[in-house]
Amino acid sequence: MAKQLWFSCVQEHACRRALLWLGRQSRPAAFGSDGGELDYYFIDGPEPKAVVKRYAELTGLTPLPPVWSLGFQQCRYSYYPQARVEEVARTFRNKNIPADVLYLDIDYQKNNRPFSVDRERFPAFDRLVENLGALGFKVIAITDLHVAKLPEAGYEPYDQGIAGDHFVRNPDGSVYVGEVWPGASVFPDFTWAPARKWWGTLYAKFVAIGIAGFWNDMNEPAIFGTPTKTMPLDTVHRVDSGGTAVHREVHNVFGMQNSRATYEGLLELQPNRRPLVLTRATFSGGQRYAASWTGDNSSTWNHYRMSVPTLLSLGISGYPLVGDDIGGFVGSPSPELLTRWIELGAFNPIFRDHTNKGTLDQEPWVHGEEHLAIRRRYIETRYKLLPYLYTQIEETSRTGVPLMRPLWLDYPDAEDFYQNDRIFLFGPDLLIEPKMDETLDAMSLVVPAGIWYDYWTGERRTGPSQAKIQPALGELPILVRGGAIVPHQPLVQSTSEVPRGPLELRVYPAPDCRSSLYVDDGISFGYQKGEFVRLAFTCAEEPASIVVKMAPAEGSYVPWFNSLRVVVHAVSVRPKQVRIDGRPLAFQYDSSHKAVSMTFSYLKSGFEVAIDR
Ligand code: MIG
Repeated sequence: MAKQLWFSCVQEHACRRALLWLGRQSRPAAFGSDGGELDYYFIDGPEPKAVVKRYAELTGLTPLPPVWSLGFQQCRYSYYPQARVEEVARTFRNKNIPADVLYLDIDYQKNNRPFSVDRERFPAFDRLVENLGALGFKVIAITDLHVAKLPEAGYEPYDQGIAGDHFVRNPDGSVYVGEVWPGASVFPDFTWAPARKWWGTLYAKFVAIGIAGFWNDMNEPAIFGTPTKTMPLDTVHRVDSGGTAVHREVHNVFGMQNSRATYEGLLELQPNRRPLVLTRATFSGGQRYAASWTGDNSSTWNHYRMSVPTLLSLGISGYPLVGDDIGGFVGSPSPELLTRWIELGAFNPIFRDHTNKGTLDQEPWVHGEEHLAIRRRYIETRYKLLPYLYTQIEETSRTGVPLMRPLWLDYPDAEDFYQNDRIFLFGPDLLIEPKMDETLDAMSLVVPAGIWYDYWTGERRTGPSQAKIQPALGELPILVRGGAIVPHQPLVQSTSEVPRGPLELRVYPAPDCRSSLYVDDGISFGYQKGEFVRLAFTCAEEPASIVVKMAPAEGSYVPWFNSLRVVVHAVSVRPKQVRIDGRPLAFQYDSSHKAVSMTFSYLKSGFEVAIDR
């Protein structure tokens, strides 16, 4: 990749403007900063993954998110009134579409005032949260940062903020007022710890009624009617290092500091709950506080296509917990586009359908049974893969290596893939090869070097090779790394449901066969005190048998499963026998898929299964 790298200052007096050339083909890019010097860090991997890891060491890691944030999320600008929100929740359940999260966008508020509730539209707001909870839904509520300028009206965010002197000021010392959704608004001074701490306390009431996550939008900050669409650059902020800085200097970190205030406030309110914050604006390091999304995209094939390179770029830039508005925000998708987008979104870190005010309904069921069946199947696949996903996001939280990543992050020698921003790895073991256009024309399925398996059929393939395929609307090609052992769970309708049945381990024999599984309670910080379980699996192809092993479990947490189902692929003839720890074990052989399977009790001491040819 970056075989040549030049760096030079083109501004004579200081290194405030730099000319940087990266790569062989790219043109030079000049960038600089208005608000002071820029610091440049060069990380000489040399492998890309080492760069990503060291960048994470430098700027911070994404904390382990609550498991429910990995479920399907449904949003719209905006669901109201209250009865409509409950109707959407019930429809998911009645149609057996797994989902975990419903969002409340700005219209749940009284006149768009953050931390208020429109009691006409939401007469029993507390009960709504409770009812959704009973249906297995978490609520994420939007809380924008612009506080309505509403003196003497009993509006606490304004009154308290004025009393505590928490708002951004004009150069003349008066409080800066900008026009946003609530009308005249004032802005907490998020670069200043006392203002952040105060902001965090505003969440107390919502947290108390069980709202699980919060959405920080408009925090660039977006302001109507100013030439820059943000705050005047000379507004005055207090900063943690002491003294003040003008907006010009702090603009880029302002949104991150808003999400930090929210995250830290939630931690303060519920010290043993993992907060979930979704932010629109952020900065390098913001991954420590919030997930993010790619903003207002459109319901077009072009924006669907762009989602992969955009999310991959975020991931390798240290920002792993991301998604885009599935189906597109502006406009309404065709049935085919929404179907493909849901298929793809099932393999994004955040899987969230969202759309703008005034668009057509965009929930998975809106285009009839045929489309719904496909969409449901992908959402179900996502839920069955949760043990895998959660294991990988736990690794992300320790290493910074993103869940959704370009192939070359794991295979730095795969030179052909440095230009490929269509196919991507979802964790170390799944290679996703989406169809990117509306046609049903052929596309090439790329099998990278080595042994890979078709995720859907279990068929073994050897690369490098390319095959022309013509995926039908309901088909998203996925390859599994040979040597993977991919854990699956029985289907649930939300993560609040305990799966019933065995943990399934799908074994894809090849050299270097290993994987792990991480489980904890999914919501608390108990894992930091050892309340987790980590299992390590291996497989080996020996002359007379295939041997699958689990080492003794690490950690004290008791997982949800009592039994294990092991499915071994690429077993070309019916095995003579299967043994567990030396004793015979009943098995099934599926000759059409060349798969052998068996079910047995889970013991934390581990197991050794031998499939004798
Ligand atoms: O001016 O809260 O990007 O996701 O639905 C629009 C309303 C403000 C922009 C966000 C979008 C959200 C919308 N917000």
